[in-house]
Amino acid sequence: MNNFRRYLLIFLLFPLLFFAEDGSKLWLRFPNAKTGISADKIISKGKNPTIEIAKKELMNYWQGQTIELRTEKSLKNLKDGYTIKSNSDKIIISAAKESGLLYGVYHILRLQQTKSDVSQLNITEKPSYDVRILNHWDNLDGTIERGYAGHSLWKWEDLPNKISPRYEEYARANASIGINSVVLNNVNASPNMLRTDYLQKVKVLADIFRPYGIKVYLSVNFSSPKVLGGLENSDPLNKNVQQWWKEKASEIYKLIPDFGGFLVKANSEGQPGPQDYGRTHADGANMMADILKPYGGIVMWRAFVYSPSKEDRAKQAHLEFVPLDGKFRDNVIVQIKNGPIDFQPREAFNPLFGALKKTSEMVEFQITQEYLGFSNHLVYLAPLFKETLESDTYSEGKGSTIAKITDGTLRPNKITGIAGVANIGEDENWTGNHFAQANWYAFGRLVWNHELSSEQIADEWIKMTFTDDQNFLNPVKEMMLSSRETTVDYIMPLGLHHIFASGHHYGPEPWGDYKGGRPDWSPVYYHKADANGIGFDRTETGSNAVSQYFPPLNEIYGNIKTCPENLILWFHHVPWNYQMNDGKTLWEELCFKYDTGVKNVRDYQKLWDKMQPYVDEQRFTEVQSRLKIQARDAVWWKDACLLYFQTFSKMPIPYEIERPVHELEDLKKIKLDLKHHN
Ligand code: GCV
Repeated sequence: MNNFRRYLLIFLLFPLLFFAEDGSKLWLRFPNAKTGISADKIISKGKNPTIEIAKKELMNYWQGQTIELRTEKSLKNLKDGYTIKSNSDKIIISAAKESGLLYGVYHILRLQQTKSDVSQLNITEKPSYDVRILNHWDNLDGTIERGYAGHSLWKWEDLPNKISPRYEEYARANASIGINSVVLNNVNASPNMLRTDYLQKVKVLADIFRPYGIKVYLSVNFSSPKVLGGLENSDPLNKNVQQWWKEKASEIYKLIPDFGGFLVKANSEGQPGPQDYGRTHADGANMMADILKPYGGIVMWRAFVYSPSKEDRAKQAHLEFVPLDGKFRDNVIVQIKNGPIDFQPREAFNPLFGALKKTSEMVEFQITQEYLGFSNHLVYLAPLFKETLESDTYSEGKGSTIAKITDGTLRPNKITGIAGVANIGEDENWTGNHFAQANWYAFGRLVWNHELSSEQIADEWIKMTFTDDQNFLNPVKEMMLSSRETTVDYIMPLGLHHIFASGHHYGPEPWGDYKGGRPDWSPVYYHKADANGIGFDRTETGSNAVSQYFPPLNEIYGNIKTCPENLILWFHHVPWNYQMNDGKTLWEELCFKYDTGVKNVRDYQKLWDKMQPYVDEQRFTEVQSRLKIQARDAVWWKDACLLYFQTFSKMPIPYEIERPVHELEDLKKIKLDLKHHN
């Protein structure tokens, strides 16, 4: 290579080297650090750690007008919200709470970063929910249940003495999108979490998170009094048990005065609970609620309960909880998964929403992609979150959306909250797939304001995380927005659900029939394919789960002619030759759906390759290689499901669609070494 060429190469590569990066900065890529305004251009009376952080962010990154930060008690009705008013000389951010000021600062930094006009702002922001919480399913041994971005961020062995810088980076990222609460540990909780030595470690994290407006909560094991305290049982009505919890709460609040409360998974998937002693979920939740009440703590009691019984799994939580309505204390909030089965690519919404009229209800979403290709698949989840929040339950007549039931609009809930199971681990880029960062971001933005559209959020996120160049922004946004539907198409279209490989839930196993094991963990239990057709009959002739929905939904879902086609196999056992709206038979429709899913992923690959000039090398190649996995997996799903279901339908795969490239028998032999219990 001659010198000219060498210099040319260095010149051309220099920007790439300069910008090469691992994704660790998330969406927080404010213009060059340390170029913000000087201290004298920030007016603020308060002295408080949160305000100090707000000022530091401004001094590092704000490049515009003078900023005034005002604490105004009169803005209490905005909770931890804020107002922003500006002209070309000055911006005034006002809030009742210091955390509101910090959120306001992140708001203007976001505006600056997305190149918006900041000279005539008149903004009022009030969060949709009080408790905006991430649920970490992190275990004390550093593993994460359903985590796909490496081990846990929490280094329990090192704490309380050694402190990872990522704790504060994590808090900052959450604050920048309005998340104000975290549950640190898995709902399958180890009793050891409440040991004094662990509480001292938790205290250190709580102290780091507090200035960022974040409260810490813990998942607790219902048997803790027995296992940890050596009591004869953990019966919630046993005075000694109550005393044990009282002392534990007092110990916790001495260490962490603003401790948020407990999250409880009880009598579910083998976890202990009040029913072990003939008590109800309300007995268990209320016992804890009474103990936390004097401290202002809350109990988030999960409704994810089901057992291997004759009853349709989709009906069980409703059957269990509706009779308890009105029996919960007002500092209990029932945490309900978006669908009645388990975070499937698409579920009908959970009929418990709206059914508990006198009990606070909160949604639990899964941000981590347990059923959506782990961190290998690019799936933007805002459309899924929105689909749930915008679902009309009709519980109080038309317009009773899940958003309005849970945010306090339709019910004067004492507490409002919303949870997402985190997708965060110790990987450099936090979430495994660079695009999975968008799901953390979207969850935060939506729980702050559930009226934002998926598109708006994607737009912001792309501009902040990559670039605002239209040649990148528009196609990538389109890819993100269609990605959830694409994944539904190649994994489980038309309302199919839970036909995953057992245990790890990665890849297809529609033939799975765990005879002798739990039928409700078997794919065949869910799809019920036979010579006549496919799908779970949940109408009156079947499990009658449709009866748990308020009119007119029970009828709409219960009638095959009016049931939305994207849920048809959720509610009906449909004949293979049933004619769909577009004139195709059900079998053909299924084939075309799988094929569309595969084609779309191939298109994402092509699209991404064209994006190379706009992305740094590292992120470009990492996303590219995950898209390859996604494309292979999509074909795997399509072949496995179509070849297997064809053994029942006995109908040909339409010639227009791509031929299978696998043999069914080979696919059946695939056993991935990814361990998990169900
Ligand atoms: C934390 C599903 C998951 C489990 C999870 C459970 C729950 O069953 O597969 O890993 O356990 O849901 O939400 O409690």
